[in-house]
Amino acid sequence: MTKFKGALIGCGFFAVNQMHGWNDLADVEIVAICDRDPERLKVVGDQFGIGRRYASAEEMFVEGGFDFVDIATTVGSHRALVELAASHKVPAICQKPFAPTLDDAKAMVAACGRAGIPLMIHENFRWQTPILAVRAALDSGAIGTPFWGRVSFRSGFDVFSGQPYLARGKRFIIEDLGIHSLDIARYLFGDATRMTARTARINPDIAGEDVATMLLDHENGMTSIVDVSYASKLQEEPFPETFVEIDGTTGTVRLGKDYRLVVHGPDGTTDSTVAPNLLPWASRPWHNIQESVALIQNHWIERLASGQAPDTSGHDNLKTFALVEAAYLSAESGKTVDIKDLLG
Ligand code: NAD
Ligand code: 89V
Repeated sequence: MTKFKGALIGCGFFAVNQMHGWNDLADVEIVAICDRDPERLKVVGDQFGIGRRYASAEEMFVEGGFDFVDIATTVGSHRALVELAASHKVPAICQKPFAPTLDDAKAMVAACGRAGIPLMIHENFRWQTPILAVRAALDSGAIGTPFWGRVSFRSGFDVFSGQPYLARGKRFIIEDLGIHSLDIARYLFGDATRMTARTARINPDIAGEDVATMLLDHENGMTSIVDVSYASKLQEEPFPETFVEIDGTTGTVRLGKDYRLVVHGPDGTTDSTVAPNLLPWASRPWHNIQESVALIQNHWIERLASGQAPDTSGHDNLKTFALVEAAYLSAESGKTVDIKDLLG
């Protein structure tokens, strides 16, 4: 079997999941890793038995020998690293958030287009088993035509211990987590045309907003609410579950706590559990996210082999990232923002 050879840049907190995911794919071999932090390079290199280790991404690309690169660094380095991959004509996966600004993201898409290489944003939440189940329920026609939806993530989980940088950024929940919820809204309800948002900072020890409520108008006439919070102290902590409510012309879909999915329509009601699989290397409560990493990586390899663009290509993800920008603009101005004004 011919294996796809990959390289990974950024060996931090989340990259370990990505390395496990690649390890599980029989037709993939990660041949080189890079991190400017020697300690992280050693930890990940030793854990996964990777011999080629680099402190400099430039040096790694010059030596080459891989078919794609997986960029798992934080947002500040995404543009430079994707442009570096494009300059070497190496297909690239880039972690969310796409870039610091929408202009950076557009430049990254353009650079990959000029180089003729695929770019996929690692937007994995739409690949979560429960979200795929909601989409399948919609596609089955069980609830008729959806006219209203809600994507909700409310938690009091301490994300700062694993990802301390999240407490320091001027932007927090929309850019880091809401970006996933907005992508789920696009995946389930279609592209959005207008955004109205309100934000709040409840935790005094962080720099950015930790609560956001967003109202979206969709191209197909649907209205949806995307609400996210890391300031919600619930009796039972649901992290990292996303809840979904959808009303259609003939029925309703509800995805609730513990991955319970209720689909009610003219043909009756189904009440099932759509829990993610607990992969051998995964741990609760992260297993839902971890499984979605494996699924999006499999998708990337399938599309790399077929030459088709991945579902969350850079081009596609500009539309999710525009919603992030729009939410901040709307919250700041108090006005509704037209998405086409941002995308041009
Ligand atoms: P982290 O800070 O733990 O790890 C980032 C690593 O990248 C660090 O080890 C750092 O030294 C290295 N690095 C940064 N710039 C570099 C460069 N130019 N060259 C080489 N190495 C460089 O961060 P993290 O929590 O692992 O997050 C990484 C990315 O993953 C972020 O964009 C974050 O939003 C994203 N993330 C995604 C998910 C998801 O479910 N999709 C979950 C968590 C984090
Ligand atoms: O998915 C993420 O991007 C993570 C977390 C779920 C902790 O917000 O940063």
